[in-house]
Amino acid sequence: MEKKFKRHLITAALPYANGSVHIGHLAGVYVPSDIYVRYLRLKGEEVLYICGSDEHGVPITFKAKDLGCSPQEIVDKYHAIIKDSFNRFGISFSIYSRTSSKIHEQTASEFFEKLYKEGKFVEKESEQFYDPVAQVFLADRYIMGTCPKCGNDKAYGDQCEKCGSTLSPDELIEPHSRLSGEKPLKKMTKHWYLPLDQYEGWLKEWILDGHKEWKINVYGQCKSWIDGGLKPRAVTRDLDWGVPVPLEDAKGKVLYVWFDAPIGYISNTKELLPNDWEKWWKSQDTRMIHFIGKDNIVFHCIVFPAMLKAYGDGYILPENVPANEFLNLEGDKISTSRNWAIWLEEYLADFPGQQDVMRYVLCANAPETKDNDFTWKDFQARNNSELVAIYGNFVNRALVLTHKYFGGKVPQYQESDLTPTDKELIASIPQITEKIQSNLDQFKFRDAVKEAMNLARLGNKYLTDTEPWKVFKTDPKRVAVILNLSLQLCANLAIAFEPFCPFSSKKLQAMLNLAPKNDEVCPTSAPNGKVRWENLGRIDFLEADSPINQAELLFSKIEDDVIDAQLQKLANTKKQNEEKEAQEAAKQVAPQKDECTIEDFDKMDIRTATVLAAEAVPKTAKLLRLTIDTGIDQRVIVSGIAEYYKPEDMVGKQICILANLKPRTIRGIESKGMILMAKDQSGRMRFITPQEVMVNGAQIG
Ligand code: B3M
Ligand code: ZN
Repeated sequence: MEKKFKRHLITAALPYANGSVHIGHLAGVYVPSDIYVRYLRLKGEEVLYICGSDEHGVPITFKAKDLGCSPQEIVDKYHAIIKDSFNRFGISFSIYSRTSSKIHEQTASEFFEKLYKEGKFVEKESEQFYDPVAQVFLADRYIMGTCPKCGNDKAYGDQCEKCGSTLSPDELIEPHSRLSGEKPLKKMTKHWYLPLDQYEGWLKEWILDGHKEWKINVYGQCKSWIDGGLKPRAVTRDLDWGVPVPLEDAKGKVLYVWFDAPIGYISNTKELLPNDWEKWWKSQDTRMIHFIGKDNIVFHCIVFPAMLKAYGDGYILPENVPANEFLNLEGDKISTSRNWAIWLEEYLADFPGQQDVMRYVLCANAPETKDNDFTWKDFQARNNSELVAIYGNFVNRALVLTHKYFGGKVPQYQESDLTPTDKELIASIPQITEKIQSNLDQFKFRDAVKEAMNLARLGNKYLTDTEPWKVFKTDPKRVAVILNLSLQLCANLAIAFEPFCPFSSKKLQAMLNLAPKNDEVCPTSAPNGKVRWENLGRIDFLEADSPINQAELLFSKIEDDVIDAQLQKLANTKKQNEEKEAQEAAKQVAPQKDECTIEDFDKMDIRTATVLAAEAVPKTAKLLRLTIDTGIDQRVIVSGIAEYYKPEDMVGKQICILANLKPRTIRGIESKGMILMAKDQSGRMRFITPQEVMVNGAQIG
């Protein structure tokens, strides 16, 4: 790491306080930033780790409206939940505050005012949608209507969630306000824009030429934004929830959430260090790093830096923005609205005391370069065959054997007692710890934790190769060497794993008497005693004859039934979602098709018929082979209804068919015609049957 920096200002994206946090948040932002901060603290670096709740923005106002309470009540509730979850997961922020605080309002207002006074904004009037009953301007999400592309009648002013199209409120069919249900009017309104186009040249130089070392996903996104041409961005909104725009002629306007939220990093620092905060934000020897998810890249690499640049006054810019991709869950996108997530509170309730397991798995599987998948089976496997079988097992063996043979004291040895196997171990340890360090320096946390596990693997192999339990009877001196070195390796593990798995590492530190006992989950300074990064790689920092404590298990095996219960929970969620979606889909009536003539209709020979026999088509899940009496003949129709009807349900039923459909061969069976079907209210296909029994072959028209 460059020497020019004296301190590190680490920020983690401020989560929106309109819901709880899930493992996707942890994996993308909070586990990696916490690992990095803990690593820096172990190195004795001066660090601040800043986070807090992002309490503004339109979704919070909707949540409040849906639940019939105030936005403040929503953010109060979720701020407390989120803060508690992070704390229990050992995310060791220096401060976790919130953007509804007084100091934030002051800081954000002052920031806006200075830019305004210095003419850094562009003022623009434009027509926007307005609710004549509620008497407010409507942000995009406040307008709903029918999607012109797919007919979904619950499309938003900016997007149709059904077909994924990006929309503008003008495109919606029958637009209406979500507040009053009224048809919105157009009305002129004034807003302030940050003219990003004026910063293009500077951004090009600063990022595209100056930060080629940024992760490719981050650099690539910046490049495509800059190359695509930057446009002025409105920094104000017509809304009543947020930081009021501090101008006379701006009644009913607030700062856009993405203008005030990053200023939250500054106001939270001010709150923590009212007299000292400028040292962190305005000294060229502070190194600022933003940890975020990929959807926040443009705001942290382009918009916020342009704001800081416009403000001037010595504000520093981020040195790096190691954004992560997304984590999926069991093959599907994590989704709050579909409840497809593992919520931190639920995990903490189902797996008490096992925070390190989740932290480890999320790090080992982090979406660093591409989206990644979390599966419960992988979680179980990594716990049982890595944390338990490698790390935990090695530590346990080393400590138990030391108690058994040496009364719980670190045994002594002479340099001359070392065999080639010992020397090999001694040489390997610093090789691995250097790899851990260089990966951490490059924000490659997956590779770093893998190397930490390799250190434990090395220990296990050493014990297996040297077999102290067999040697003790004949050569206790030899066993003294083996166990001394094994304990030194355990001490290395206690340091190496501290950033990743701080809870178990603390246990291990206490077992080895490396640091005074300290129950603080989220220390904001480095652990004291011998737990320092500079000791990593050494094999002599546990002194001979010093006592160690009884071995406690660091991890325990997770059984199949525990994992099955989690999988069952997800399966239930999936089933509920499918039912809900099918019901929604069935309620949606497809728009009328293009006009046709009576001649067009006449071409179709639609008749009543009766099913004589039905059987499943082998090796298919959906197809039935039906033998039909059409009144004209007996024939075979292959139909994709096996999902909805068993063969025995079909026999004897009267149905309607399209008789003159051109025959097709399906799975080697010639199918002559088609069964008429429609979706019922739960989304299941049903065949259409005449009200009364009719002769087969009666024409419908
Ligand atoms: N509130 C988090 C998100 O986009 C957003 C981050 C703000 S960081 C200043 O999920
Ligand atoms: Zn649509």
